[in-house]
Amino acid sequence: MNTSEKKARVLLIYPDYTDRNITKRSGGGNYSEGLASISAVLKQEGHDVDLLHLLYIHSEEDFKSKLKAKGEFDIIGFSIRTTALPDAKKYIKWTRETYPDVFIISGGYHCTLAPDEVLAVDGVDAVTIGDGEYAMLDLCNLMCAGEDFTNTESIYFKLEDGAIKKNPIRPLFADLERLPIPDFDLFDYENLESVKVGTAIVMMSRGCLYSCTYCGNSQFRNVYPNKKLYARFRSPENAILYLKTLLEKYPQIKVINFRDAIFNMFPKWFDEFIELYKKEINLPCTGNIRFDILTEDTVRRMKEAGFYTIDMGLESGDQETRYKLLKRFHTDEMLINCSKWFKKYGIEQLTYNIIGLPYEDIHKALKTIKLNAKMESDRMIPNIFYPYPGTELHDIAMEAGFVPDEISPDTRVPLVQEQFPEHEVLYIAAYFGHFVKRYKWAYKMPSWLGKPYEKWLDYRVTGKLVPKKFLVFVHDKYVWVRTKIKTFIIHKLPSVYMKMRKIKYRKTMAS
Ligand code: B12
Ligand code: SF4
Repeated sequence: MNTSEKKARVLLIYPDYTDRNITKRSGGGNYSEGLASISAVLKQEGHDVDLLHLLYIHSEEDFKSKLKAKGEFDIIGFSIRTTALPDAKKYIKWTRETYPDVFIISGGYHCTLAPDEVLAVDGVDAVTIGDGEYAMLDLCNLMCAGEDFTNTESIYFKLEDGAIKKNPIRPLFADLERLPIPDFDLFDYENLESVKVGTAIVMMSRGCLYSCTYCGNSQFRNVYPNKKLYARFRSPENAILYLKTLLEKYPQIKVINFRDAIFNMFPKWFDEFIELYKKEINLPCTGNIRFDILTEDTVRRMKEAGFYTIDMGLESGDQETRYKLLKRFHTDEMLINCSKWFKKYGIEQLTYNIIGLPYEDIHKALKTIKLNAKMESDRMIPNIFYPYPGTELHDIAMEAGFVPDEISPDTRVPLVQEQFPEHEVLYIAAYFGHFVKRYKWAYKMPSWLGKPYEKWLDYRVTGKLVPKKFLVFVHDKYVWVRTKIKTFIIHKLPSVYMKMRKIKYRKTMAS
């Protein structure tokens, strides 16, 4: 509890961009549940919290002038995911130059995975490991009371003499509703990318039950002394309260996007929640779903509750890669069967796919394209594999010698593998959707026509004479133009974007 009269003044800094070519932007950006939650907890105890939301790569001058315009603070906290670290290092340096005495703390995914690396950054005084709400609260309270704060749980400190003090990580609590409803207003909420088009990104849970080898979750849970509690949800009633609070504040929200790691991770919770959601909220929604714990009846009820689309991690179409390398125990047959239920009940499927996995080659990547076609995926996101430090697959790639000494933020294909060179990975990623569509046609044709067409497509994907580098170049130009148009529509004509979305999903989205 904050027993002193004094309030801490906290500034959170959020480098929130992946496109490094953008150099100016006035609106947009993503909601972060973590930062909104830290802010809610601190404000509940009377501390002041502000946000510097960095929407594009900042020059020194631009950064420093924005920082100064925010005013003076006791604590400045950076939220750092792995690929944001190189830029965050520069922002930390410029912050230290601007405010030599401010206390600088970092938190977020990369700090949890590699705390020593972040603590070694010049200018950083401390890092938080794992969930940050109550670590930050204790830090603020002790600082305000003028007491020693270097014993705060879940924080590693760089002491004045340069020594490192590593405190134990505080245990997780199961009842997530102990957390206040996040402070949505920390953000320029109405101008967030998703909110501009009537969509709210929300989270009802923390953590994940699974241990896929490429994902940080397998490692995030290990930092806690009671890691069995790592995957947990707000109660269904509290989750509804969260949504109602949000909708009351922002009635322009017309679509809910549940960004929980796996929304149906606890089938009983999920069943209870979607019943309540149907009664109390009843807005079109989407979420990330695991297929191996689904039943047809749940899919039917999801449709009734408002799910017009779902996401699922397909990752690789090569079953052996899925089982042995990724630890995702889904058979091709199971994936194809479940996708039939989504087709039957009119819910669109978006799949996440990884290209450029360790030991992958273009023929294995082709299997991913083909499995999407067999599942009749409606939309596909092909992500290029990134070896996140602290994950099992990072270590596998490292041992195999595929990870270069330094991965520059501009690197498009991080692994260097002879059997799957950069231009092939980029080619597959660029033309993924194009080929899935054509294989879908091939599988629908009578076999006398479908088989030779499939062979022709196989050649177009894997053929040695296909000018892949040139085709990647053409695609890059196309994406540049498409992104410009999309960004223009979202920012300047959001109602047109929403109308286009309605037309696109007219069959699956309830009004
Ligand atoms: C929702 C989500 C998104 C959303 C929202 C992003 C966001 N910034 O929250 C969207 C769809 C936009 C998104 C995009 C991306 N994401 Co994402 N996403 C997630 C997901 C599923 C949940 C994140 C979440 O909200 N967790 C719950 C909140 C409460 O936790 P939190 O944000 O970590 O915050 C807590 C602590 O970390 C800490 N903390 C955080 N910041 C700070 C700062 C301070 C000062 C302190 C003290 C503490 C602190 O305290 C918070 C409260 O307890 C995770 C996977 C997962 N964990 O299940 C991936 C994940 C975070 N995403 C990931 C990635 C790679 C991305 C993208 C780069 C993908 C891409 N190539 O475009 C982009 C980056 C966009 C961005 N600007 O961050 C990776 C990050 C890996 C890493 N090592 O950094 C993850 C872990 C998935 C994975 N592959 O392992 N993502
Ligand atoms: S199921 Fe998804 S969130 Fe959970 S460990 Fe696997 S990839 Fe990560």
